[in-house]
Amino acid sequence: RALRDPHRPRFHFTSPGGWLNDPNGLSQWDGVYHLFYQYNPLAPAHHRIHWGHATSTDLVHWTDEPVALVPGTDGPDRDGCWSGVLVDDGGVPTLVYSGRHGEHELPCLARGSADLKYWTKDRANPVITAPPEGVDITAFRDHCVWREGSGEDVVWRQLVGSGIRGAGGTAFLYESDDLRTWRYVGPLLTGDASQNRGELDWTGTMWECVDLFRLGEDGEASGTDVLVFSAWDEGTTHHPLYWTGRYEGDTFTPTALHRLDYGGRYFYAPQSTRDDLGRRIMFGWLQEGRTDEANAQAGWCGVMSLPRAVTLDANGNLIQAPVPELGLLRKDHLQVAAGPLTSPYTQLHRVRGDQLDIETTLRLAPGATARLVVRETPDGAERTVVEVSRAHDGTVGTLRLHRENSSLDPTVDTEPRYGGLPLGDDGRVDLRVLIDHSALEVFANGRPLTARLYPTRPDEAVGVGIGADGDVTLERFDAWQMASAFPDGPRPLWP
Ligand code: DQQ
Repeated sequence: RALRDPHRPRFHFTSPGGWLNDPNGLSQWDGVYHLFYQYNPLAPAHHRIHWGHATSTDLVHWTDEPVALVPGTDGPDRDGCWSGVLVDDGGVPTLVYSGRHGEHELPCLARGSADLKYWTKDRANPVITAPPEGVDITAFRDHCVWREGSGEDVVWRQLVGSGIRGAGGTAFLYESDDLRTWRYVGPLLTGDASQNRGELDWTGTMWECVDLFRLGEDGEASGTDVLVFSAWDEGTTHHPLYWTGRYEGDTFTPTALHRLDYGGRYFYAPQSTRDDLGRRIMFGWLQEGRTDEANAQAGWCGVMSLPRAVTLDANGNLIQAPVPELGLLRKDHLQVAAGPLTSPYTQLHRVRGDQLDIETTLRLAPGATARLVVRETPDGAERTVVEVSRAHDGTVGTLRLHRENSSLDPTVDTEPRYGGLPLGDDGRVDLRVLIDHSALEVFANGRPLTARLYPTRPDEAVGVGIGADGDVTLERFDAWQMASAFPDGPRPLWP
């Protein structure tokens, strides 16, 4: 077993070993950030899912806590404790999760000790005993739970992800006084699975991990409502999307549908929380792009994204950026001189590495393209290209990731990724690229593209280069080596 797997990230959170998928129960409690996650400690395979748990005071360094939820030997969660959230039930930390039994999931609760380390499942589980009657559903799982109202009129509300056969993905709305007895209200919003404008924003036949929140200029009191979900169909995880619009009464009136991350399934099942600083912090699951056999060999799989702060731009799109706390890991600052980029490609011999944080600002004339090459072998046989381009007319652009030559291993996924890049009249692109072994997160003018890379010569594939076609000016280029977030360097696997 690869004890020092070169593809294992060092500053992204990974599980101590086995399988990791969705972030769960995200919250800040008494000042401490809690990250729970879908976890199989026994093998790097999605089977009998537990809830793993880690805590942090800075969103950068994580401490493993005892496993929070273990599937029952019997009962409603005997086949897994699937995704859910953490809420504050009058001071009692309470998990709302999907108990899996056979091929079905139903909402369950667990109450936590004051330090959130130990969890007791509710005797009344499942707290909703069946999906809504008379609706032909595709699935029924995952939860978004909040308190609503004021004075005497405070109620719990909950969304459960689902899909209506013949219609599309949906989120069912429920209401409760005590988290234990729930009244079905109706579908908050239903997509249209027959509408497939483009594969990249198809809303699927089921919505996994729905997450509803409000973003606005004065905190989150007024503003725009955002409904995040992950489009799923017949066992296939497609991509995360979000609606912007207005949540009022019992419905959500959408104004627009957006792609959440151009990496698609490489940033899946995101969940967010509002922290003590008033920030909306989001994590997502970076799935693997290698085979099950390769995962089994490695002994671990699944990466948690870096924490992202999410805000809204003037056009009602999410702007995403890694939280500034990541700066704690920066060291060995290097700069590249500003000026016009005159060559189609130049290797930056001083900037190299597989743990890097790069921040650059480029200015593109109409019709120009700039590219940043990462994880390149000295002979160029393996290389990954982050490309930004500006259309000949107007202020639209494209962000692309070319992974076709990222690995000579024919079994890993090397499909390219791309999406629209908003540009001002000045053609300015603020590009941030974070490289952490097999994990790659790119942000271009606030639009993220997340993916995985598996060079076959990982020890050599550390080169970085830059180049352009057309009129491109490099306004700034700063790079840092990133320290490991775990005290002993590589995160050791469970023995
Ligand atoms: N993963 C969980 C489900 C969720 C899916 C199971 C999304 O609750 O729908 O591990 O990746």
